[in-house]
Amino acid sequence: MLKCGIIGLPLSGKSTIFNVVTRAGAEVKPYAGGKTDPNRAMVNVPDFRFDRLAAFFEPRKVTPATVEFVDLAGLSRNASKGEGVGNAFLSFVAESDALVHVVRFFDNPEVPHPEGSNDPVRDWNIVEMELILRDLAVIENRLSRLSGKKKNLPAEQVETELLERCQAHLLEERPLRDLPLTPEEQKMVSGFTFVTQKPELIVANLDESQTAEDLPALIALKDLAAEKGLSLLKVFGSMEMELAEFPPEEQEEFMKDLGVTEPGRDRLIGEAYRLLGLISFFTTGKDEVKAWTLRKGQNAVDAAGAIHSDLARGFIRAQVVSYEDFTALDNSLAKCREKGLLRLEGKEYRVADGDLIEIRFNV
Ligand SMILES: Nc1nc2c(ncn2[C@@H]2O[C@H](COP(=O)(O)OP(=O)(O)OP(=O)(O)O)[C@@H](O)[C@H]2O)c(=O)[nH]1
Ligand SMILES: [Mg+2]
Repeated sequence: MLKCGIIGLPLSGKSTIFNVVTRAGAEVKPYAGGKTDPNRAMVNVPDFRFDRLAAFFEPRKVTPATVEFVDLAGLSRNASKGEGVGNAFLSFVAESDALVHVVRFFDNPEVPHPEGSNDPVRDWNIVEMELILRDLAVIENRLSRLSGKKKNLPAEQVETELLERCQAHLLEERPLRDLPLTPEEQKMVSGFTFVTQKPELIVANLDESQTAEDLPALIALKDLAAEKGLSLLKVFGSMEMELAEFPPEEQEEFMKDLGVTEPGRDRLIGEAYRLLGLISFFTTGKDEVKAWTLRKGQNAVDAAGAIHSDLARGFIRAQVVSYEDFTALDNSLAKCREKGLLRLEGKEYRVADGDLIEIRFNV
């Protein structure tokens, strides 16, 4: 199961955002506690295509795609030196497949900012620097072990050069996700679970008084995100957490007032799913409509294997139609077939997001 770790400075609203996403009721507390055990929850990935397929087939069972969110303890300045919850926290970050980085915008006199004032760009940089320092420490550790050996094997020499390249990059205060690596190089470093390699989504945690698009602090953080090639999402943390308790009509009213069309919850989960490089394909029928998760680039045999190993083993063909074609032709497979839009694909077919798939197999 793929995991999104929620990171950020202490008291930035991580648990609040976690609750918005999961509606799980995690403890939201106005102080930086010493708790390091993260809250975890599986959430359904909102997908209008899935909802429409379920409404059309009216199956006995519906199974949406899911992704796991992990609410981590606050990452303090100097965490990489073991301060705050330090290393324990960083090991949870290393376990995550993607990071949701919560940056505090809200003002709340009852919740003192750990740095003494509100400054989103500074806050983002503090956390980023801790992640960079963590990866540097991992590299230094490994390099000193390699250089301590009497003689390095050829593979170890290659590794040393590669790690030195990573090190130089990090020393320029740049995350490793910006360093182009060949697939072989990537394989070589994957065991280090570098935290600056993880895809990251920035969440601006705003107050309901901060709806203006031209908020200077927001513009500054947006510029930073653009420069770093990261997506930024605005979420009204506290407010959306409370909102989740209201009936849907009232939620819509509120959202209109905030100038958003889709709840922060749906946008955030959807973004996280994309960030993880995930796509969904669907199996449909009267028994069950189910969304299955694949990584972008996986093929028809991977799709078969996701359903059952027997299907991958005995794979003959995949019958495929895109969600768009299917719905454009009145949800009729017969019409799709007539128009040649119902395809029979072989093993190497790259599954597209939103494909409706039926595996033909023989075991
Ligand atoms: N006014 C306002 N207060 C917020 C907002 N988000 C969080 N808070 C408050 O800030 C405090 C801390 O929120 P949490 O969500 O627990 O923050 P956290 O980042 O998980 O904190 P730690 O886990 O202790 O690092 C709580 O009292 C929240 O009610 C917000 O958008 N607006
Ligand atoms: Mg928390």
